[in-house]
Amino acid sequence: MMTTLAEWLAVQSVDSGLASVVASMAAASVDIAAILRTAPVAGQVGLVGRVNVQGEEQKQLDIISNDIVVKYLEQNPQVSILVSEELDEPLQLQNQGRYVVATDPLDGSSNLDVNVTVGTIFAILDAAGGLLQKGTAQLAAGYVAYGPATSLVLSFGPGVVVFTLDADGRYVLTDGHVQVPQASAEYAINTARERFWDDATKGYVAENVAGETGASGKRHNMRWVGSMVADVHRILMRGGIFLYPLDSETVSKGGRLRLLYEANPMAFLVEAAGGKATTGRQRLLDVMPTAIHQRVPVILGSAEEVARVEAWYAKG
Ligand code: P6P
Repeated sequence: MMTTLAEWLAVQSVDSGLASVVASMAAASVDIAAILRTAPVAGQVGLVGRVNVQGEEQKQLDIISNDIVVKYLEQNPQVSILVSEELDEPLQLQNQGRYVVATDPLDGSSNLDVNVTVGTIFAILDAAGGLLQKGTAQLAAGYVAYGPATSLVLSFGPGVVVFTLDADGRYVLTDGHVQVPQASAEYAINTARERFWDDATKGYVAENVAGETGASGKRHNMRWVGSMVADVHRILMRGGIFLYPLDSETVSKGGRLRLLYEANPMAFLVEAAGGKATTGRQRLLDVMPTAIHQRVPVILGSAEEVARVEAWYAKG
């Protein structure tokens, strides 16, 4: 008999309110998954003719997904504030709620029109600490990958687990102990940006391209889905490294990916699974946020590979 999410949450040594917030995000993801499966049939595709605070064109499904998350969280008395990629300002929910949720309700939505895996990413923080807390302060983090299977990946800190949506619409435990392999020969980076890269990124990637003849001494492979949830899930499942480093084009914005609801939850999960996460120059979870939509460089995955990148940055 498979363990359901509700059964698993019930035996975790965490506050029941915190567990209820995870359950609310999971319930929202079940609705989002159902809509994604038939969106083209329902005509729920394409742009809505608006850009979000990130300056990115919003898709119908970005808005729909965000609305679903809001619907479930506003029904949960434990949630006081929602920070969302799709909302310019924080959304005040329950005055007495103990928790803040930061989310990218539909990450990678540029892939929707070509039917590639997208996801919902979320972090849960203690409201008493305010909105701008280091990643180390996260109480829980997770994502849902809407792929061939719908996978909910979750951690409260020690350990990472995976639930899979079954035919009855319930999340059942399918991996109770995710560990990122320490070593890997697979890297993920948008190589079309090479002309913008710093010397550390150029040096690291050149070593990989050199394969057995280079400093790494092994043949590497490259994967880039263009959907962070898909790339990070692959890395959690079989190892690898994901890089979206600061480059000459993104430096003015602080990076490409958002700290509170992309980088921090993913870094939390990768570290909880035995991997590492850095900006190149500091541990990602130690970055002190200064704004809710702040961007940051992201390098995370197998510890040995992340250490190689950090060594390149340490060269100056
Ligand atoms: P690029 C998706 O828009 C996203 O925020 C991440 O999910 C993904 O890793 C990255 O941007 C893709 O960036 O440069 O390939 O478009």
